[in-house]
Amino acid sequence: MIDKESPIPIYFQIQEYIRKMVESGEWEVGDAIPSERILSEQFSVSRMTIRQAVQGLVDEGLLTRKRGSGTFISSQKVEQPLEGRTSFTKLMEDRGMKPSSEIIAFQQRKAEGTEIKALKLSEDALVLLIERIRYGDDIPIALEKIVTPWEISKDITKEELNQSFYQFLERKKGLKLGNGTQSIEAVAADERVAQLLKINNGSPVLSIERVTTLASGVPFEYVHSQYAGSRFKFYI
Ligand code: 16G
Repeated sequence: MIDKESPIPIYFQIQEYIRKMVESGEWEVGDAIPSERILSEQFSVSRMTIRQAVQGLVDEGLLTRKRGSGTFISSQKVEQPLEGRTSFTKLMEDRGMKPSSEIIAFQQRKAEGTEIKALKLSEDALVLLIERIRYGDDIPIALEKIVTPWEISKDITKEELNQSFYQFLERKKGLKLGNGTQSIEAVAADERVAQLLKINNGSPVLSIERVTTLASGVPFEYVHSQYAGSRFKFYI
Protein backbone atom coordinates (compact mmCIF):
# COMPACT_ATOMS: atom_id res chain seq x y z
CA MET A 1 0.00 0.00 0.00
CA ILE A 2 2.95 2.30 0.69
CA ASP A 3 5.41 2.87 -2.12
CA LYS A 4 8.77 3.64 -0.55
CA GLU A 5 10.35 4.34 -3.97
CA SER A 6 7.76 6.99 -4.77
CA PRO A 7 8.70 10.70 -4.71
CA ILE A 8 5.47 11.21 -2.68
CA PRO A 9 6.52 11.49 0.99
CA ILE A 10 5.67 8.42 3.05
CA TYR A 11 3.84 10.40 5.74
CA PHE A 12 1.61 11.83 2.98
CA GLN A 13 0.85 8.37 1.60
CA ILE A 14 -0.20 7.30 5.09
CA GLN A 15 -2.45 10.35 5.35
CA GLU A 16 -4.05 9.38 2.03
CA TYR A 17 -4.63 5.88 3.40
CA ILE A 18 -6.34 7.25 6.52
CA ARG A 19 -8.43 9.65 4.44
CA LYS A 20 -9.57 6.73 2.22
CA MET A 21 -10.53 4.65 5.25
CA VAL A 22 -12.75 7.53 6.42
CA GLU A 23 -14.20 8.33 3.00
CA SER A 24 -15.08 4.70 2.32
CA GLY A 25 -16.84 4.47 5.70
CA GLU A 26 -14.49 1.72 6.88
CA TRP A 27 -13.60 4.01 9.79
CA GLU A 28 -16.49 6.05 11.16
CA VAL A 29 -16.86 9.24 13.17
CA GLY A 30 -15.94 8.50 16.78
CA ASP A 31 -13.84 5.41 15.96
CA ALA A 32 -10.32 5.24 17.36
CA ILE A 33 -7.61 4.80 14.75
CA PRO A 34 -5.01 2.07 15.36
CA SER A 35 -2.15 3.00 17.70
CA GLU A 36 1.16 4.42 16.46
CA ARG A 37 2.81 1.08 17.17
CA ILE A 38 0.30 -0.89 15.11
CA LEU A 39 0.41 1.56 12.22
CA SER A 40 4.20 1.62 12.20
CA GLU A 41 4.27 -2.20 12.07
CA GLN A 42 1.56 -2.31 9.40
CA PHE A 43 3.48 0.05 7.11
CA SER A 44 6.99 -0.89 8.26
CA VAL A 45 7.86 2.72 8.89
CA SER A 46 9.13 4.53 11.97
CA ARG A 47 6.78 5.79 14.65
CA MET A 48 8.09 9.29 13.88
CA THR A 49 6.63 9.03 10.36
CA ILE A 50 3.29 7.85 11.74
CA ARG A 51 3.33 10.70 14.27
CA GLN A 52 3.96 13.23 11.47
CA ALA A 53 1.11 11.84 9.36
CA VAL A 54 -1.33 11.80 12.27
CA GLN A 55 -0.34 15.28 13.49
CA GLY A 56 -1.07 16.72 10.02
CA LEU A 57 -4.57 15.23 10.07
CA VAL A 58 -5.14 16.46 13.63
CA ASP A 59 -4.19 19.99 12.52
CA GLU A 60 -6.53 19.64 9.56
CA GLY A 61 -9.37 18.54 11.82
CA LEU A 62 -9.95 15.05 10.40
CA LEU A 63 -8.61 13.45 13.59
CA THR A 64 -8.93 14.48 17.24
CA ARG A 65 -6.56 13.46 20.02
CA LYS A 66 -8.01 12.63 23.40
CA ARG A 67 -5.49 12.60 26.19
CA GLY A 68 -4.93 9.14 27.57
CA SER A 69 -7.36 7.37 25.26
CA GLY A 70 -6.08 7.70 21.69
CA THR A 71 -6.80 9.40 18.38
CA PHE A 72 -10.28 9.41 16.90
CA ILE A 73 -12.09 10.28 13.68
CA SER A 74 -13.53 13.76 14.29
CA SER A 75 -17.13 14.72 13.89
CA GLN A 76 -17.86 16.97 10.92
CA LYS A 77 -16.98 20.65 10.93
CA VAL A 78 -19.63 23.21 11.81
CA GLU A 79 -20.67 24.99 8.61
CA GLN A 80 -21.89 28.56 8.43
CA PRO A 81 -23.41 30.22 5.35
CA LEU A 82 -21.33 33.15 4.19
CA GLU A 83 -24.27 35.21 3.02
CA GLY A 84 -26.63 36.87 5.49
CA ARG A 85 -26.35 37.37 9.22
CA THR A 86 -25.87 34.39 11.51
CA SER A 87 -26.30 34.10 15.28
CA PHE A 88 -23.95 31.53 16.78
CA THR A 89 -26.71 30.19 19.03
CA LYS A 90 -29.07 29.69 16.11
CA LEU A 91 -26.36 28.13 13.97
CA MET A 92 -25.75 25.50 16.66
CA GLU A 93 -29.43 24.88 17.35
CA ASP A 94 -30.19 24.42 13.64
CA ARG A 95 -27.55 21.71 13.59
CA GLY A 96 -28.87 19.96 16.67
CA MET A 97 -25.84 21.01 18.70
CA LYS A 98 -25.90 22.48 22.19
CA PRO A 99 -24.64 26.10 22.20
CA SER A 100 -22.92 27.53 25.25
CA SER A 101 -20.59 30.39 26.08
CA GLU A 102 -17.92 31.23 28.59
CA ILE A 103 -17.59 34.94 29.23
CA ILE A 104 -14.03 36.04 29.76
CA ALA A 105 -14.48 39.81 29.48
CA PHE A 106 -17.45 42.07 30.16
CA GLN A 107 -16.40 45.65 30.55
CA GLN A 108 -17.57 49.18 29.89
CA ARG A 109 -14.89 51.52 28.52
CA LYS A 110 -14.25 54.43 26.17
CA ALA A 111 -14.32 53.54 22.48
CA GLU A 112 -10.93 53.34 20.75
CA GLY A 113 -9.99 54.80 17.35
CA THR A 114 -10.88 51.89 15.05
CA GLU A 115 -14.06 51.19 17.04
CA ILE A 116 -15.20 54.83 16.74
CA LYS A 117 -14.73 54.57 12.99
CA ALA A 118 -16.35 51.16 12.55
CA LEU A 119 -19.32 51.92 14.80
CA LYS A 120 -19.63 55.56 13.64
CA LEU A 121 -19.44 56.83 17.24
CA SER A 122 -18.59 60.22 18.69
CA GLU A 123 -15.09 60.72 20.14
CA ASP A 124 -16.09 60.31 23.79
CA ALA A 125 -18.60 57.48 23.29
CA LEU A 126 -18.71 54.48 25.64
CA VAL A 127 -18.80 50.88 24.52
CA LEU A 128 -19.33 47.49 26.10
CA LEU A 129 -16.58 44.97 25.43
CA ILE A 130 -17.67 41.35 25.51
CA GLU A 131 -15.32 38.45 25.04
CA ARG A 132 -16.73 34.94 24.92
CA ILE A 133 -15.56 31.47 24.08
CA ARG A 134 -18.35 29.90 22.02
CA TYR A 135 -18.93 26.18 22.36
CA GLY A 136 -20.92 23.65 20.35
CA ASP A 137 -21.59 20.41 22.26
CA ASP A 138 -18.95 21.58 24.78
CA ILE A 139 -16.26 21.80 22.09
CA PRO A 140 -14.69 25.27 21.79
CA ILE A 141 -15.42 26.59 18.30
CA ALA A 142 -14.57 30.30 18.44
CA LEU A 143 -13.18 33.10 20.55
CA GLU A 144 -15.38 36.12 19.93
CA LYS A 145 -14.71 39.73 20.92
CA ILE A 146 -17.68 42.07 20.49
CA VAL A 147 -17.55 45.82 20.91
CA THR A 148 -21.04 47.28 21.04
CA PRO A 149 -22.21 50.87 21.69
CA TRP A 150 -23.10 51.38 25.36
CA GLU A 151 -26.25 53.18 24.26
CA ILE A 152 -27.55 50.01 22.61
CA SER A 153 -26.37 47.31 25.01
CA LYS A 154 -26.26 48.93 28.44
CA ASP A 155 -28.99 46.74 29.98
CA ILE A 156 -27.58 43.41 28.93
CA THR A 157 -26.40 41.20 31.79
CA LYS A 158 -23.62 38.66 31.87
CA GLU A 159 -26.21 35.91 32.36
CA GLU A 160 -28.02 36.95 29.19
CA LEU A 161 -24.73 36.73 27.33
CA ASN A 162 -24.48 33.07 28.21
CA GLN A 163 -27.23 32.88 25.63
CA SER A 164 -27.87 34.79 22.42
CA PHE A 165 -26.82 38.43 22.05
CA TYR A 166 -28.95 38.74 18.92
CA GLN A 167 -32.05 37.41 20.70
CA PHE A 168 -31.50 39.93 23.49
CA LEU A 169 -31.45 42.77 20.94
CA GLU A 170 -34.45 41.47 19.00
CA ARG A 171 -36.69 40.21 21.80
CA LYS A 172 -35.78 42.35 24.78
CA LYS A 173 -34.88 45.58 23.02
CA GLY A 174 -37.29 45.14 20.11
CA LEU A 175 -34.60 46.05 17.58
CA LYS A 176 -34.65 44.93 13.97
CA LEU A 177 -31.27 43.61 12.87
CA GLY A 178 -29.89 44.30 9.43
CA ASN A 179 -26.81 43.01 7.67
CA GLY A 180 -23.12 43.64 7.83
CA THR A 181 -19.77 43.43 6.18
CA GLN A 182 -17.13 40.95 7.15
CA SER A 183 -13.63 39.96 6.19
CA ILE A 184 -12.03 36.56 6.68
CA GLU A 185 -8.32 35.99 7.03
CA ALA A 186 -6.18 32.92 7.59
CA VAL A 187 -3.93 33.19 10.63
CA ALA A 188 -2.02 30.86 12.92
CA ALA A 189 -3.27 30.43 16.48
CA ASP A 190 -1.18 32.41 18.96
CA GLU A 191 -0.59 31.08 22.46
CA ARG A 192 -3.68 32.63 24.04
CA VAL A 193 -6.08 31.57 21.28
CA ALA A 194 -4.56 28.08 21.20
CA GLN A 195 -5.03 27.71 24.93
CA LEU A 196 -8.61 29.02 24.99
CA LEU A 197 -9.75 26.99 21.98
CA LYS A 198 -7.77 23.91 23.03
CA ILE A 199 -5.90 23.72 19.75
CA ASN A 200 -2.17 23.56 19.04
CA ASN A 201 -0.07 26.68 18.93
CA GLY A 202 0.23 27.78 15.31
CA SER A 203 -2.65 25.69 13.98
CA PRO A 204 -5.02 27.27 11.40
CA VAL A 205 -7.55 29.83 12.53
CA LEU A 206 -10.15 31.78 10.55
CA SER A 207 -9.94 35.35 11.78
CA ILE A 208 -13.16 37.23 11.08
CA GLU A 209 -13.87 40.92 11.41
CA ARG A 210 -17.38 42.08 11.09
CA VAL A 211 -19.51 45.19 11.52
CA THR A 212 -23.22 44.44 11.77
CA THR A 213 -25.92 47.09 11.52
CA LEU A 214 -29.50 47.45 12.62
CA ALA A 215 -32.12 47.50 9.85
CA SER A 216 -31.95 51.29 10.18
CA GLY A 217 -28.30 51.16 9.10
CA VAL A 218 -26.88 52.03 12.54
CA PRO A 219 -23.89 49.78 13.40
CA PHE A 220 -24.48 47.79 16.61
CA GLU A 221 -21.48 45.49 16.84
CA TYR A 222 -17.86 45.42 15.81
CA VAL A 223 -16.74 41.82 16.14
CA HIS A 224 -13.41 40.10 15.93
CA SER A 225 -13.78 36.33 16.06
CA GLN A 226 -11.24 33.58 15.78
CA TYR A 227 -12.61 30.22 14.67
CA ALA A 228 -10.67 26.97 15.03
CA GLY A 229 -10.00 26.01 11.40
CA SER A 230 -10.23 22.35 12.34
CA ARG A 231 -13.82 22.71 13.59
CA PHE A 232 -15.45 25.30 11.37
CA LYS A 233 -15.97 26.17 7.71
CA PHE A 234 -17.98 28.62 5.62
CA TYR A 235 -20.08 27.79 2.60
CA ILE A 236 -21.75 29.92 -0.03
C1 16G B 1 -21.96 35.07 15.26
C2 16G B 1 -21.47 36.36 14.63
C3 16G B 1 -21.27 37.46 15.63
C4 16G B 1 -22.49 37.63 16.50
C5 16G B 1 -22.89 36.31 17.13
C6 16G B 1 -24.19 36.41 17.88
C7 16G B 1 -20.12 35.63 12.69
C8 16G B 1 -18.80 35.55 12.07
N1 16G B 1 -20.21 36.16 13.92
O1 16G B 1 -20.97 34.46 16.00
O2 16G B 1 -21.07 38.67 14.92
O3 16G B 1 -22.26 38.57 17.52
O4 16G B 1 -23.06 35.33 16.13
O5 16G B 1 -24.46 35.15 18.41
O6 16G B 1 -21.10 35.27 12.09
P1 16G B 1 -25.49 34.92 19.57
O7 16G B 1 -26.78 35.48 19.11
O8 16G B 1 -25.49 33.47 19.80
O9 16G B 1 -24.97 35.68 20.78
